[in-house]
Amino acid sequence: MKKLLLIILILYSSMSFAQSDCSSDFYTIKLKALFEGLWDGNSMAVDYKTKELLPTMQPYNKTIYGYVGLETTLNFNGDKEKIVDWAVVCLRDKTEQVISQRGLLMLSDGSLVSYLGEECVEFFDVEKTGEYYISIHHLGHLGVMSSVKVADGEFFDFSTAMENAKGSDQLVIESGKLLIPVGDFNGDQIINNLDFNMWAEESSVVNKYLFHDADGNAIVNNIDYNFWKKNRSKVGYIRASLTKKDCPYCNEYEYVEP
Ligand SMILES: [Ca+2]
Ligand SMILES: [Ca+2]
Repeated sequence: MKKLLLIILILYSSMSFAQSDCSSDFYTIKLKALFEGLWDGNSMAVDYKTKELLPTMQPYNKTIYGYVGLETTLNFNGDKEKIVDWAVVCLRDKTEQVISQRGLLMLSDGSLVSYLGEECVEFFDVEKTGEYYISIHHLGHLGVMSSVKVADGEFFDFSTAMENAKGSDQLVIESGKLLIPVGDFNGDQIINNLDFNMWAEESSVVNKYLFHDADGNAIVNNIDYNFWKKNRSKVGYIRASLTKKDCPYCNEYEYVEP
């Protein structure tokens, strides 16, 4: 009996989600994820913000994701010094199809918050009582999807256990933290020569916001190449769900098998 209780306790303590303190009329969740290129062991790089290079409006409308949301940092009500970059979060139904998206701001501690700075991220266009897979996308890093469906009011943290991300070995371990792998500079969910080519074309650039700046310090150099080299050949689990057919928001992007 004691053994059983111990097993239950261990399973519970490694669970990827817990109840948050969020309360809303809408489906609302709290999210945390750490991104390998940006993480220095204690926090994520805020160079784009401090160097005033971060786009005011979410930049994914011009990328492979074709996400057309109008989120801006203009009404951000929080500690602006902690802003790292923009990311896109998708809610997915039981067949893993995208049914809702939001542009979120990544903070240096791994929190993903709304453009207003709210930790409780609301989704107005889905059922509050539904449970959804959560995928997180940042150009430069592979996308990840939760291994379980997440209900309203829950807190999901990708950084606590490998099993939190669906698929095999979708995260990398560093100092006890699970990080989202970097090196997918073109966002097609495979780290290969196409990403290297992006780096090679602009491999000595400073003070620019670029998705192949793997460590997000606004300097493109060999350090960024080394991140790519380390993760070369990694493939993201959610690759198949980035097709035009599967993503109602990806109108601009025609997926082509590399
Ligand atoms: Ca790629
Ligand atoms: Ca860099």
